[in-house]
Amino acid sequence: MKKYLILSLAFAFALTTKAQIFLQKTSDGSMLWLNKQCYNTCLVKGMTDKDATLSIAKDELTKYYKGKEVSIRIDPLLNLGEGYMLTDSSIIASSSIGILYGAYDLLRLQETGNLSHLSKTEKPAVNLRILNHWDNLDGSIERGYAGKSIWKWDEIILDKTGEFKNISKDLRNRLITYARSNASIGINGAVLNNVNASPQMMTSEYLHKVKVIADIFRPYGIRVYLSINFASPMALGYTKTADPLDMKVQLWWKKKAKEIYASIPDFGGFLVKANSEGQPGPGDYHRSHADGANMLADALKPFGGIVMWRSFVYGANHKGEDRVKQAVSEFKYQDGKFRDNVILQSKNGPLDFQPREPYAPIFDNIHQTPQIAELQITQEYLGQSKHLVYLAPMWKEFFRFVSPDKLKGIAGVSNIGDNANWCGHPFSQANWYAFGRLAWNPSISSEEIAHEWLIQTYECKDERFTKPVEMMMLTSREACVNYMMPLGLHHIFKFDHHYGPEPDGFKAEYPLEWCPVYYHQADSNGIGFNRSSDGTDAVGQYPEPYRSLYDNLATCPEEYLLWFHHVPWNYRMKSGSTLWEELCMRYNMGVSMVETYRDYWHTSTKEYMKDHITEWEMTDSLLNVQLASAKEWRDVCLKYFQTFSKMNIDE
Ligand code: BDP
Repeated sequence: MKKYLILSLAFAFALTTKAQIFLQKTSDGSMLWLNKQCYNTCLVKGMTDKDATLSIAKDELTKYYKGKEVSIRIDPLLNLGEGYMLTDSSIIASSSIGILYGAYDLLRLQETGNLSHLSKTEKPAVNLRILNHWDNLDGSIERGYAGKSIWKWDEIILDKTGEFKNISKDLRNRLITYARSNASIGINGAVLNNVNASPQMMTSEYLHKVKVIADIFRPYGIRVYLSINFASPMALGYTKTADPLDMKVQLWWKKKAKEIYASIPDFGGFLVKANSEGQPGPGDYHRSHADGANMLADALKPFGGIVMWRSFVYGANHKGEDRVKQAVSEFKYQDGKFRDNVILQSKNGPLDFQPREPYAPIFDNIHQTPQIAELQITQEYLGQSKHLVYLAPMWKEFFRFVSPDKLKGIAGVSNIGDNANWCGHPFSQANWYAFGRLAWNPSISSEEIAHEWLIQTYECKDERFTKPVEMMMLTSREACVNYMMPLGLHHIFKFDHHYGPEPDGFKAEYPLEWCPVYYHQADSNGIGFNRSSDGTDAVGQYPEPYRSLYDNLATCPEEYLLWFHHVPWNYRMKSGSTLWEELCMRYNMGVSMVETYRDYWHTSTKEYMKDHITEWEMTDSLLNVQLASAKEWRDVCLKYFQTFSKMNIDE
């Protein structure tokens, strides 16, 4: 009996090891774009001290660089900040993080075949390149579509005194991969929790756990930041109010800052959503945003921390005003009143991460307060993790209007969750990658970034694969705009979950600014929101030449037409078609673009992805989902709008 047991166990063991070997060979996407093949041929010279960041750089180069030798040198006098100078056999920087960034660049250039005659100097365009996680403490993620939060708070164990005891190996490894991936694209900060923040985040228990994460991230140059609930001291029972001018409240935040910095000396600071969508804020006590931000800024200042105060505020002091105007109306007159460690953080568009919006004019209206642009990587309004939509072209569009020189930082609402491949859709990883690359250097082209990501991730340089797939990626955002909301339409999403279409959406119990009918304004005369000078005058917040350009129906770029104007159904478009015909044409075009992607992927890409078959299959099946959804968007929207236009739907 015993003999059989041993035999069957041995058999089972043999089976599992075999299965493991097989599993290791087939990628599940968990290693992202990081190098997958180890060479161990490179000698790294010039390491003089035992700096943790330099050790990582050495390790990465030793394992993954094919060159024989790389010398590294730190020269603070060169004033390179986080930057570096690079050749194919040397990295010179002013800091150890500069060396690490240089090492990752070298590896990227090796993979993309760009090493010859290499001699360049790199410096990031902005200092703050931060991921914003909208993760809740219970593990759920607001607008997260790739599983649960990667911060497994339960797997960070503290002892009775609150000191760190243990972290699960799995979690540590995953956090290291996260940190490596971020460092490899130059991301240097992470806000760990949702902007709709739980007061619990400020308890000592969580702060001790945050320290554990911060310690893991530090050698990779990633600083930890936290979103705070403005009413934390009151909600946790320490004060009777959260009034920023109350001494006890101020004192509480000062002590809290001291506590945080005692264990996390390089803590980055706070991100704050106040008096917005039900969150508490200084307005609850008739105080201004500046009063609230400054109170926190004063608490963080002695330790070098910053406050990132969000301008995503509507429906409070400016009820009834066109929602896209409210941020400027609210913040313009507070400009100059903020402490110097307060930064205003604003979404790229004036509404809310739509597939296409004109840029947010707040970037032109604030002159004395430093600003951060907030981009959304998680595709809340762009098909979530079901649609292949590559976002770099959208972000590049924004940088055409808002120069990175004007910005202190670029933040990206993360699309990361605990799915094996991190982001849900295999191609959504490309958006994380693109965010980092663009935050480092907004002038890199979308093409270059797509190319880099694709060949590093799928380890295939064959142009018969890369060219068409890059083309898919590059056109995919425009396809999405076309099948969802062409010609400047916006916010006609299904209520709350923001995935499908709901052009007839109206709920009396909700603010009008949440209802699709408010945004498209379709009626028997035409469609679109009149924001021109004879409408809500949102154009008035733009400087020239944009103000006049957008104000005039004849010169308004057609991609923003229905954003700024209410246009008759039979209006002649540049193509010669009527507005209605053009609308039908755009919706149809969006659908046929997805159809082309799906067919091409299915018939012509599998052979190049033999080691990535899981990712291939997932993409293959998701493209079918995307196509069905694109058709639904087209059919639902056109049928609904037809009830006003009374015209035939062109096929
Ligand atoms: C909207 C999201 C909501 C966020 C909000 C924000 O639908 O879940 O809380 O933005 O940015 O896009 O605060």
